[in-house]
Amino acid sequence: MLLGWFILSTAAGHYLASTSLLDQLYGDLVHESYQHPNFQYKISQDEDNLGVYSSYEQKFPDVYYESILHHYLKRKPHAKFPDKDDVSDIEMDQNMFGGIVTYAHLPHFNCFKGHNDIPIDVAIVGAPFDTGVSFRPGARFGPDAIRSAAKRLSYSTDSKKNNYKEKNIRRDSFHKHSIVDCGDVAMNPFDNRISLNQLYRGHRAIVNNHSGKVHSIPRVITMGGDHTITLMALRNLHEQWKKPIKIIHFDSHIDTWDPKKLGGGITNYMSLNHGTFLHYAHEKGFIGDKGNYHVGIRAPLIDPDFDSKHDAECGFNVIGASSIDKIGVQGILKELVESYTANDKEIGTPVYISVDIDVLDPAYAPGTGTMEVGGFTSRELLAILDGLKGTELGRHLVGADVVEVSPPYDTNSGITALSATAVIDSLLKIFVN
Ligand SMILES: [Mn+2]
Repeated sequence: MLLGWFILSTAAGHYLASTSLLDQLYGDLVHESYQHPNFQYKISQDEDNLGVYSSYEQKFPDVYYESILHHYLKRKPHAKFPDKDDVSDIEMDQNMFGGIVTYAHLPHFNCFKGHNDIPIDVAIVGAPFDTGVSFRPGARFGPDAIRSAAKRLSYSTDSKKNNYKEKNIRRDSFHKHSIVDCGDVAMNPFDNRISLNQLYRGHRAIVNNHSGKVHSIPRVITMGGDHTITLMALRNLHEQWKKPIKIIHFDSHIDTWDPKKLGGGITNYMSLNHGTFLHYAHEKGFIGDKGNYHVGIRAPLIDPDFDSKHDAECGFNVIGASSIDKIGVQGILKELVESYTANDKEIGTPVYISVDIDVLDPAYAPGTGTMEVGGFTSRELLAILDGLKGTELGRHLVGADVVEVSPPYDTNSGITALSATAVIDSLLKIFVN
């Protein structure tokens, strides 16, 4: 027995010295013929049992550990590299931590040029803008962070990864639609009038110059940016659909503040910001006079009586954040779904969903401009969005956004940006349903 052990350890030592440890463990990474010869040693049944060696651990530690390695090598399969000219496993950019970043690895297409090279049913576009905020800036970096956090998602046919949220979704429905990432609209950081106009023209170019396989007018999902950017999406949609839009606005703040109360007063320029854009959306007739909804409201008002009255005048109903405790997700869904009336159906009222990520509790979305405690969990928000899929309201969705993701205030794990990816994923599923 001891003699056998001696022969084994000498042979193993000799073998291990003859080629590098790396090559032994992982195959020869340098030479073409990476398969090294099989071990020639004959090991008796007794000695093949690792338990026998354990008694040698103290006495002959070097021999012991070499033998352990010997056993590992003996059992491991050889690496099988593909043919030298085979690129089938690397040609698709499906890398989760590298590559050119688009939302969920969607194809990038320059949607702003005036041609219709490829069909576009849903266009995802970034609006890097944060000079309309009242408190903490940083949302100009939102599109970038959302795309990075979306690397785990994929909608491609050739994807090696499945969508994590809904593995059983009919992948056919995604294939029928052409979904692209248009990149970001270049937005000037020095003058909001210029940059918002750039965004308006960006949206306009997407929908005017392209059409999809399913939707003749591409549906745009905008990644903000602070909430001011929603006004340009609504302006464009109002022009496209030629009727007021019904907006479902997920937010902790009402955002219908009269500019006299928030920001305005000295110059007109100051009056348009992320807390007043819905006032202007109503004033300009982009949104309906009634039937709009805020969901998740909980932030204090500036002038409670005046603000509430003005909010109602702008056509809004309020589902407060605490409704989740009173009527739950299903109760909120019921109210939203039923708010799309028979009359809406008859005239085909277009619907817009705007998700300010601050609708979530700061526990789920700390990376945002204006946190308010007592918000929805990310699960509750996604359940509400997913519940709209297949309803009349969902079927008439013509545009959407997720805004106010401010990466400088996010956690190291980027949970706010991650929440935004899930929101976009749910919005996409409404569009392709
Ligand atoms: Mn907002």
